[in-house]
Amino acid sequence: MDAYELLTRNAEEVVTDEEIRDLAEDPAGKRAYVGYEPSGVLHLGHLLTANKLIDLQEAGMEVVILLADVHAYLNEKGSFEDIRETAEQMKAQFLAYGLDEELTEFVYGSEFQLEDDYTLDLHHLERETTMNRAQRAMAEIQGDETAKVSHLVYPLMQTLDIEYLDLDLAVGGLDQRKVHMLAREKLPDLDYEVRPAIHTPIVANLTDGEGKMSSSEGITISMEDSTDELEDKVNSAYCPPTRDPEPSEDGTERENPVLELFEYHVFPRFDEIVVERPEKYGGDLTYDDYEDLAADLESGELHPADAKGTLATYLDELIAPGREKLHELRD
Ligand code: IYR
Repeated sequence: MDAYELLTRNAEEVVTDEEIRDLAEDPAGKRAYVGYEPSGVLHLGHLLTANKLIDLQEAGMEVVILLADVHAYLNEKGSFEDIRETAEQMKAQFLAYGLDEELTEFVYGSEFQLEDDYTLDLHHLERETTMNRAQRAMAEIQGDETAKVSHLVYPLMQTLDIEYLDLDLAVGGLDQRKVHMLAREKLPDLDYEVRPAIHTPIVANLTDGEGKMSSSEGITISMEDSTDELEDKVNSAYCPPTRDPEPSEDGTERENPVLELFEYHVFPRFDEIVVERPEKYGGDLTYDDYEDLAADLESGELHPADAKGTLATYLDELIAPGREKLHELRD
């Protein structure tokens, strides 16, 4: 796979394609980042962006993982001490998941976001940005709470991180796109360069294929799940035999989350997927391409129950090293 393909595969959006093509010309040693508000346990949302980081490392890029402790504090995720402790656990799980230790740098936000220069630049950005603009950038990150001043400072700091971490590329889930757009608009006001961004998709809710899978609502799969829990979750997932399920009765769009998990989580990390079946049901099926598996589900060749069983097995293999690490850390 060439560098451009590695950078863009499974991306929902790249901003802009031309800038990403430039970067793909010579990716070696270039720096990409993702920031996460620390939470103790990694879930599939984290792992989807981590898969992209692994792609970038394969293309020779260096990766910075920002443990966004100050952002988590602003977003009321706990006391500063608790946030720091959970960040350490996160770090260990990312490495267990398969990020290359040599090409990964972990940085705490508080290491540079409380410095004088950063603070002064932040105040400069505050002067350049209307409250309305900052609030819009936060809409998908903040949830339903009433906006506080901290929610307006948050996207401005995220904007500055791109400059202060000396990055060539910002990566994030699609929920981060408005912050990255704000950054593209505002960094030039401070005479800083604009950087490209890559946004990963957000998987639909496992139980009904509607909306977005999230750790705060509905079911998500995390590094904490036992093999049995994971199997139960996957087996109860919504999986009609199609890529394009009908909207629900109230008109809400639906996806097939089982297929999405194969596409975004399993195929990028395994060369070959084997669906084990007894001879009397046609014997094993082997896939090296997501499209073939999706086509077989649509044609009826692959039964949803077999697809789910296989998905659970591969997801379990992906989360097992992180799960062990978590147990080690807690003992
Ligand atoms: N907004 C992210 C956390 C975050 C990301 C980056 I990239 C930063 O520079 C700072 C914070 C979230 O929603 O988790």
